[in-house]
Amino acid sequence: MPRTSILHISDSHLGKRQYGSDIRREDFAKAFEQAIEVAIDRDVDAVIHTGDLFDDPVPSLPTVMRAADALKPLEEHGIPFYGIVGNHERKNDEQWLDLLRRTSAASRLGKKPTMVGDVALYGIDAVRPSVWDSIELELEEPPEQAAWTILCMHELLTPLVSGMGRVYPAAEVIDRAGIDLDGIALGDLHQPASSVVDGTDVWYASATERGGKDQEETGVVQILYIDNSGIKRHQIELETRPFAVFEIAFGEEDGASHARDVLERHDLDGAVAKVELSGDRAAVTANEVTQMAREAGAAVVSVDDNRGRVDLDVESIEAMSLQGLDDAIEEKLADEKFSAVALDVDREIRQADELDTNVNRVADSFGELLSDAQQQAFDDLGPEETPEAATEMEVEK
Ligand SMILES: [Mn+2]
Repeated sequence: MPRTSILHISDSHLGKRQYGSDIRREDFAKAFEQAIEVAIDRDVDAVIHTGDLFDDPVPSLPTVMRAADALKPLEEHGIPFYGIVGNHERKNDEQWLDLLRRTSAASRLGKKPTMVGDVALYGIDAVRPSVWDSIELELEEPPEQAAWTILCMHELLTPLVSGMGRVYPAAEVIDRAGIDLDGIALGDLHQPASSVVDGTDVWYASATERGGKDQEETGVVQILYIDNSGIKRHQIELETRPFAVFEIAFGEEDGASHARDVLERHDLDGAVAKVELSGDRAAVTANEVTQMAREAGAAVVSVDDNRGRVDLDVESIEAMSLQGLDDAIEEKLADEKFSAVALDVDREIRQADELDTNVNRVADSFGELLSDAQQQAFDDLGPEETPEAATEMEVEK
């Protein structure tokens, strides 16, 4: 049996102006272009993209055109590009991927198989949390000539991901897909990860660029080699801009020279400097630190000023019994006639352990829940407004 090679790319977030920077927007585009170059250099049989090609449901025209230009060399080399829609870029009707499809630069994967050699590819777009339980995940049987089956999704699945808000068991996906799956190629987690679940290989490709200071294992793509011996994955690193992530802790007496000393200890040349200011409020502003970091060679600077924060007395809060509070809230909520979406939002808020360390992800999942609420309100709201729908509309604010 001949070997089939497929490049797995994910979470390119084209158009993202990280830290309000045009340089970063360019970086995200360049990382995606490099990934496409890898596909051509390695002469793969196909490229799969597991969602969040665009950062936004309404990418700017230059961003869409840049994506189309980036895909053109694939077309010239006869390498198909197959995508699914991620949660960041999801719209209610037609997707930007459909526009690229019209130019035949890209195709969407679905529940019917798409054959690449003897590999049957499937895809399911990012599922709105409020319809996860009811949505059809069953896939069409692969044709006889298919030796392998791979499903592309954009979800957070256990056991690969945990404690990040909305996660579902990979085993449930395998069960609901209803066919024999050899692999599940995933997007959404910006970090490579893999596992074997009920005999199915399940893995994340990671993102092509670094979407936040915590995303250290980004800037990579995966090549899949599929032959008699199974699916092998090979990770390839892209050249992306380095990050310098550090803290400047101020004592009462510290000022500008202290900040300058700390900055000098880091290699900022051409880097994204992500700096946290902590400790005492000192006679140097966040703007001044930004300026100093630029002078030290940083290409992009983002400063979080956390000085002068009062630490909460954690023990006294624990003494109030958070669990007891939670139970009381659950009880109260059960009395109200809230919609599923409203309850999801509430749960997300109360379970958001990672608020401190992963604000972006929490914000993302709120955004998703809120747009769900909005969507559902429009979908469900008949001519007469029901009290339930009114509740959902309130959630939006
Ligand atoms: Mn993403």
